[in-house]
Amino acid sequence: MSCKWVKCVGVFVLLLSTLCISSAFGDPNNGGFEDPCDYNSTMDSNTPTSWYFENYVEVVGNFFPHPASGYYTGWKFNEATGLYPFEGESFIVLSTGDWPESSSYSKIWQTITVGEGETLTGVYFFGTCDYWDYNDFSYIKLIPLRDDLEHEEIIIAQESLKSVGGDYTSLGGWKRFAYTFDASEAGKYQLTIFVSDYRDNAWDSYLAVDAIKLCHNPPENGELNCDCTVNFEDFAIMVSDWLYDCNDPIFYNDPNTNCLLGTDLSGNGLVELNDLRIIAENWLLGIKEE
Ligand SMILES: [Ca+2]
Ligand SMILES: [Ca+2]
Ligand SMILES: [Ca+2]
Ligand SMILES: [Ca+2]
Repeated sequence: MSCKWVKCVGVFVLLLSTLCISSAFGDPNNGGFEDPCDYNSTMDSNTPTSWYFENYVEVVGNFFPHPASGYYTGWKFNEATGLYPFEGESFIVLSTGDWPESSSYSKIWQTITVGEGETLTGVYFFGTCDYWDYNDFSYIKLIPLRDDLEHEEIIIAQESLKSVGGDYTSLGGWKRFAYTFDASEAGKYQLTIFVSDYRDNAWDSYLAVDAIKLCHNPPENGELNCDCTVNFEDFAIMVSDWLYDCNDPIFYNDPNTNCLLGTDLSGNGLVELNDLRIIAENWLLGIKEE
C-alpha cells in the first residue's frame, strides 16, 4: 500500500515537473510564451511557465512601455495599438526596471540541448526610454553548462540603445534571429534572455521575445515566420517587401516593412527575384514546428 502511495507521489512529482518547470533536455519549452504560470512566482503577474526568471518579466498579449519609464518618442511601433504577438496570443516582456523600484536588469532562462544542423530561431523587439550616454543593452545567448566545458558561449542576438538608433528609440518591429549549430557546438546549454541598464538604474529599456523554436530539420534558407518550414506564409512576407532596399536604414528599420524578418534572403539589399528563387528552391523543405 505504502509502496503504491510512494509510486503515486512519484508520478505526481514527475507530472508537475513536466507541466511547470522546464525539462532539463531538448527543445525550448513554452518558447512561444503561450502559457503563463505563477508556479515559481510570488509576484502578482503572469510569469512564463517552464522558464526561470529574475526581476521584472511578464507574459502579455499587447505591450506599451510604462509611462513612468521615460521618453519613448522615437519608438517605431504603432502608438495606438502597441506591440502585438508575432505568433499566437502572447509573448514575453523583460524590463530593466520595475518602476519605481530600482532593479537594473531582468532575465529568463531554461536548459536546452541542441544538435548538429539544428537551428534555433525566434523574434525579439528592443526599445529604450534612455539616452545616448546610458547605452542599455540586451542579449539572447547560450551559456554552456558545467559538464560541457569544451563549449563557448554562443551569442544568438544582441541589441542596445546605440544599435537601434539612439535616444528614446526602438527596433521597427519584431526582428528574426536564426542560428544553426555545427557539430562542435552540439550539446547542453542554458538559454538566457537578458536586458540591462548601463551605468545607472534610471530610465527603462525593454526586450520582448516570441516564437522561439528549435528546428530539427531546418530548410537551408527561405524561412521568415519561424515555423521551421518554407511555404506560402514566408512567400507572403517576402512579397510584401517587393523591391524595397533593405540595406537602406530607412527601410530596414521601418515598421511598415518586414526587412527585420530577413525578407532580403539573398543578402544583396533588394527584395527581388533572387529572394523569390530562394523561396522556390526551399519550398516545403523543413518540418513545421508548432
Ligand atoms: Ca507567442
Ligand atoms: Ca537605463
Ligand atoms: Ca516558414
Ligand atoms: Ca535580395
